Amino acid sequence: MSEVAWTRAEFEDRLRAKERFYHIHHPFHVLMNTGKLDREAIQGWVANRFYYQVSIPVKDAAVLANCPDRAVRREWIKRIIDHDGSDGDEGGIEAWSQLGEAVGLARPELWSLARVLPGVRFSVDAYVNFARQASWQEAACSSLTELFAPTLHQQRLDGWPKHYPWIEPQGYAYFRKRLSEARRDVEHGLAITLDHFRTRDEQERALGILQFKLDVLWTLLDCMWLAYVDHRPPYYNVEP
Ligand code: AHQ
Repeated sequence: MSEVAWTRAEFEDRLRAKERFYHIHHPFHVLMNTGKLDREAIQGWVANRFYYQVSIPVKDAAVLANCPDRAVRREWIKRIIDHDGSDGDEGGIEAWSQLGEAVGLARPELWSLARVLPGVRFSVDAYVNFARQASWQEAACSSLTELFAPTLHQQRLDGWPKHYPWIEPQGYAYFRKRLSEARRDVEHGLAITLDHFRTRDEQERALGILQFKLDVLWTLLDCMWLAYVDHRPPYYNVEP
């Protein structure tokens, strides 16, 4: 006999309680946000997160492809436009390219994906493939790690200029952009999640999906720690 479902408010509280697993607490981000990363590590993070950023619109297109609800698609499609851009607004991927230039990564180097670590590629691809195979509601639930993202973007905007004065300030546009976009996206994703996962088993499933995505983000930084803090080049694409 499955247990009694949580109330809507209690379910939301349990989703938010997953903040303790958010990658803001990863040792790599702690070093980053206390000014202890060197230039190579910052460049490596920008180059590896670029693969995550260019994969987000592909992931969101998979959500759209699985979603028969026009009203949901009208809202969800904004995420693709936010990243890919549209006439008059070059979008988040372009803004991330400018972050790359601001930390000293030329566009061809960034767009070549040559620095993307094996484990980063596997983790990002796991997220995209999850969105392809899961229901659109489950994929929406997996995006709720962004419940915790505004704090992280604000931390970068507050801390990087003083910790990393060598980074050109125009690179920070991406973080500013996500502050408002993340809040709008999370409002929509949370409503879908609270409406869809109703029984206790379904609610527990939602927590498991959110944990999977938290693990994706955590694993990206595990890979970067090995490469850029421990300097243990994995295989071929990090110079010893
Ligand atoms: O820049 C980020 C972004 O565009 C997204 C989309 C969203 C999703 O659909 O899963 N998640 C996400 C995130 C972005 N930035 C990350 C960061 O640390 O800068 C945080 C990440 C997230 O919290 O899921």
